[in-house]
Amino acid sequence: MENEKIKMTERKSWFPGHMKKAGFLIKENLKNVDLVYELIDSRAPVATRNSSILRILKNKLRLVVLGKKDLADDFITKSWVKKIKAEEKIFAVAVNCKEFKQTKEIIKISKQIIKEHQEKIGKKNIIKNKFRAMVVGVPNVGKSTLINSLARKKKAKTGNFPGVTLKEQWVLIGENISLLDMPGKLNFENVEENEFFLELIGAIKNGEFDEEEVACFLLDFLKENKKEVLKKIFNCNINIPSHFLLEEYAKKKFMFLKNAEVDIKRASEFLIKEFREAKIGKISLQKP
Ligand SMILES: Nc1nc2c(ncn2[C@@H]2O[C@H](COP(=O)(O)OP(=O)(O)OP(=O)(O)O)[C@@H](O)[C@H]2O)c(=O)[nH]1
Ligand SMILES: [Mg+2]
Repeated sequence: MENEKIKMTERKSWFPGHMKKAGFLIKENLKNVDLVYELIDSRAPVATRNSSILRILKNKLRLVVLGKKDLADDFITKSWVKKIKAEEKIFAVAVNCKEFKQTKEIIKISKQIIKEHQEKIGKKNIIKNKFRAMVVGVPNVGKSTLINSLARKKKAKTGNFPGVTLKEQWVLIGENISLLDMPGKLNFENVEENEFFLELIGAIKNGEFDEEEVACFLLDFLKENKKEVLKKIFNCNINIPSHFLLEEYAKKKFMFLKNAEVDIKRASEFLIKEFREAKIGKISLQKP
């Protein structure tokens, strides 16, 4: 199993060109925007935060957007928003990126951030309410979806796998607002410690990680933190090693190979999919 797994450190050297280019593009375009939306995943805000991007952004005006709110535990997401606001003294908001009713709040907050900044530096708002923002975040976090929701049109390509946006793209939101969609960028500095989280939420391409290992990680996590979810899935003793639980899961889903053995790979993929779609519940993987 170990041999088949492509370790993050190895990935780092061969990851698609767009991933390497993303950091350069962010740096290049920083001067063209008034503020940056740092989009992170509500289910794993630490794993999806990118310290290398943050270093590039330096003191640029920034709004932290916790996306995929609809898939995460509401109470934990609220605590994250509070913590980020209090500790970093910046604006933060949690949204379902697909819902304009929620994302429109981002526009309101952006105007407030820019206004407050201009007042602070004693500059008059020359063209009121006009601004440009760049959306950054790890692959598949929902950057293009957020932009489409604000544009109320499908202007940027989206897809439920990482690496959909390969090139930066400006999208106009009405007459006054321009948003820059960017390719996703993983943080290779802390990627190893967050590897399972990133694989679970879909920031790493399927096929580039060991599904069984990730499914067992999820089952271990649920055993520690969400026993009630496991009890709902299994009507057997859940206090057994996770690879045995996975076998039970495969049987329950009638997933067998031709030789009548349980199909662990298919069961793992299915369990990960059920988690990603919140079919087993709104589960946050990281707590403040
Ligand atoms: N449920 C839910 N799904 C979302 C949300 N935001 C994005 N998605 C889904 O997540 C997937 C990825 O969305 P994209 O907008 O393509 O992500 P991206 O960050 O642009 O990805 P890359 O271009 O690959 O870096 C799509 O299937 C979206 O429908 C959200 O807030 N809630
Ligand atoms: Mg995209």
